[in-house]
Amino acid sequence: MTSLFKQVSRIVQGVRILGAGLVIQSALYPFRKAYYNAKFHDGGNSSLRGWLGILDALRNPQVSPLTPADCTFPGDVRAVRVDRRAVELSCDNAVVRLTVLAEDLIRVRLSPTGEFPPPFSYAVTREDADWPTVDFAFHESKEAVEIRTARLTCRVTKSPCRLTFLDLDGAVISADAAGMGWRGERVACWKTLGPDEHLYGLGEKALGLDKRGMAFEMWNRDPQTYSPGDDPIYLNIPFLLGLREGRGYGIFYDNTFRSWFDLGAGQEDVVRFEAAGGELRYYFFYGPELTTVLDRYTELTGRMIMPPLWALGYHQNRWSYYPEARVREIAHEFRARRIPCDSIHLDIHYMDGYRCFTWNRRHFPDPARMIADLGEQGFKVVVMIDAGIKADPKYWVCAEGLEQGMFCTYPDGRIFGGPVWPGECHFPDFTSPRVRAWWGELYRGLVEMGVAGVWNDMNEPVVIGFQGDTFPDCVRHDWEGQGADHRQAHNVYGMQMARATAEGLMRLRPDERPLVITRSAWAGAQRYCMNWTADNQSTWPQLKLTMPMVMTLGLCGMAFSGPDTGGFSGTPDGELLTRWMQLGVFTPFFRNHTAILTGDQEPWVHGEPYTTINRRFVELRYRLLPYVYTAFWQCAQSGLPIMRPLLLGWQDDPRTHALDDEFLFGDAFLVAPIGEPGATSRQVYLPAGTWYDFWSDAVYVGGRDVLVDAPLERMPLFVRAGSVIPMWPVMQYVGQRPVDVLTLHVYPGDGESWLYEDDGHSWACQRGEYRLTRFTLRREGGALELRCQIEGSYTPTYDRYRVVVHGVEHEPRRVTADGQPVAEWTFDAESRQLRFNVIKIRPPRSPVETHRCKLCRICCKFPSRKGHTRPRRSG
Ligand code: MIG
Repeated sequence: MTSLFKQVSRIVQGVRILGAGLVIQSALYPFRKAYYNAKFHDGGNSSLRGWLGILDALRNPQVSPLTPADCTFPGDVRAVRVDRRAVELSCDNAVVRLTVLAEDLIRVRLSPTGEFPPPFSYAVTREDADWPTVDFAFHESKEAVEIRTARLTCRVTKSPCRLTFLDLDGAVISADAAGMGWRGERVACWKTLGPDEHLYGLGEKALGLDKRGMAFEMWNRDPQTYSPGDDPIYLNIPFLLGLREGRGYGIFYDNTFRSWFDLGAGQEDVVRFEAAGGELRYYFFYGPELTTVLDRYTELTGRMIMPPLWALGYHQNRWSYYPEARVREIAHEFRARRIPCDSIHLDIHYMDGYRCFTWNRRHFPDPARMIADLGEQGFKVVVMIDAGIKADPKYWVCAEGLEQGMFCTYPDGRIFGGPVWPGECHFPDFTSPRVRAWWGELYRGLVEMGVAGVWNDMNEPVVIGFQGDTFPDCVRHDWEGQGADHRQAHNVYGMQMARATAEGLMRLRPDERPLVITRSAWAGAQRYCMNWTADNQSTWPQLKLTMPMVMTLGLCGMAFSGPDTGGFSGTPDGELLTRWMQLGVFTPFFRNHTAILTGDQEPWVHGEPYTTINRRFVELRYRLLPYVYTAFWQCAQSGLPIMRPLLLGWQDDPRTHALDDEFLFGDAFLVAPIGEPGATSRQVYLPAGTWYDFWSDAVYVGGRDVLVDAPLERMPLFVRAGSVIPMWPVMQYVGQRPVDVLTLHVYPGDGESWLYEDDGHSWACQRGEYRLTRFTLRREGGALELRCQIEGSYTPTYDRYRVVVHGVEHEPRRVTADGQPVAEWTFDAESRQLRFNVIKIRPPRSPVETHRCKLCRICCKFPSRKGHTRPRRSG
């Protein structure tokens, strides 16, 4: 009954949003799709088969997973060939080729025909020849073949051919169960799972961090709002990370076809990855540190593009702000209420009848003017661009696309079409370099009007069927001139759209780093764009789901991500919105967004005390911007996520293995959001080490759970002892005025901290115009010493540090800065904070020179090395 009610209300809602015409078109679409799939099945072209296909579709046949009994396997190894980089094993039924790309990276390929064409991949950025050759030892015996690098061994038994990866002590990292097999076009691989093995990754998954025991599909799909557990959704990445008895490894299954990962769901101790077609080709990475795996994975698939700094500020959005007066009103509200904000996004209603690259002139008579005015108030405008182009020959984009053959076609060359927001649409074929170049150029008008960033939606790609649908399998794609059908191209469509957008923006504004937000993507997309986790719901479980989702994306290279803060479907109450805003400060992407027909969700809608609390938290994000920016830079260097599972810092601590209701944000913060209504405290697990409560400066010794206060105005937040956290003064938007002082919050302990700075928007950083500061904090006897080392030729606008030392028990005897006594300081015994200024930060004399100095030395008593607990009442 309730489900009937749900169905009916869904339809009513659908009609309200889509309009009756589109509802009918979309209800018919699945049949259209079935018709074409059947018509062009097996390369043939028969209308009769098309009609039968519709009947067939009504039965909706399900594919069952492959089992080893269904498959052909390579059989026994009969001959072995070794060259400088690779070992080729000729087996009874196939050839297996192992290529050593790095000491900790081996690629495995299976070919039933024995041929190995150069491995084309949209994910991989490097040709084999670009990897420096690595030495490996090769050993062959009667039973097995062994490849041994300086970091791992791959042992292949000959009868039958099966692979085991071992560390240098001979411990198993990962081993074939049935190994690699195939049936028709389908390929699969079975590996064993250790009793205490944990599994992570796979992209955007609406589930917890540790994915052991679950099964997943990899097929980018618009679920039209999702709940915890729904799978698959928009963005899938076939990268799996494992942790087996302390040994971290990764498997990148470089196959774009619809695929499945069974992580011990069918059989507790077996993992299976299977694809509907394509080559069985995977990359095996070994750590043992998972951070090493991530570093290598992002070396293979590319590192995150460094975003412009303003994109790290706060973004406000809804579906949709219009007309112009409403957009201006929102901007005005932010400034009047002094809630910092850098960007307002325009959702689909800014367009003329949902035609991409056009404006609804009734609602937005002079967009350039509006954007300029908003710019003066410090707002950047981000606009949505969808994948579907309205099939309307009078609309210039469509006309150009038709004339130049830019759209995806059926196998007989006719242009494929299907309904999206504007009604019947055609879809650019983003797997063609020619189409990408054209698409990039389409942004010219928007860029000239001053649009600062682009938001690509509906690029799974979505055709609005009864449920989120997509193209028929038979639709053709260029695939860089090689040709492919939609089964192969589907999963990279969104990524290639985002790429076309990013490359276009970079051509149009060569000096600016682009911001491209995409809903769908695939492995390697971090080189072009970032993503958001789309149509979530305004519920507490979804607030909590944000954590494993964003952490998991970060483990798969897509670290710049975040949810619709406050939730997309539905309307949060004041408490939920505030708790979510608090979490949002620590998600890499901080944007509030809500669906059409929901209540307003701007940070002030619930009045007090919510507005003030929301403001304080957004301000905290702005104060932390230099820190956040540094975390982004780290990610762009080594793939280390911004929002990190604790497991990346404490891999050997079993408590971290499935922990996903708290996380690390950069190197210093541990964040434990409140995910329950009415909660005023929560339990937090602190891993080994010493931790400061950010609010009270109470010191905790880690390796245990603590119960901490969390009244509405506080979210549990801890700082690792030994950290130096750089902060800026609060501004209403990035660049509102030059930063005149950088505050260094020092948390006594031993540690190293980084600060990365550049102009925040151009590529000058790639020419050395950046400044990298390494802070080293040491306690020695009765003193705390902070040293710094500065490199790079960028000169920030400030010329002094304000140092705030936390947790200082007694007034210091002496404070020196750069060797000279500091004359003035303030010490507050109650808050235990010591403050003083350090002026004259000498920049390096030349860009290549590194400047080293003893920034300050404070002689006084600090919490002892072991640390002690002195929780204070927070107040
Ligand atoms: O089918 O553009 O996920 O953020 O507001 C809905 C309207 C289409 C889906 C996006 C959402 C956006 C909405 N879009």
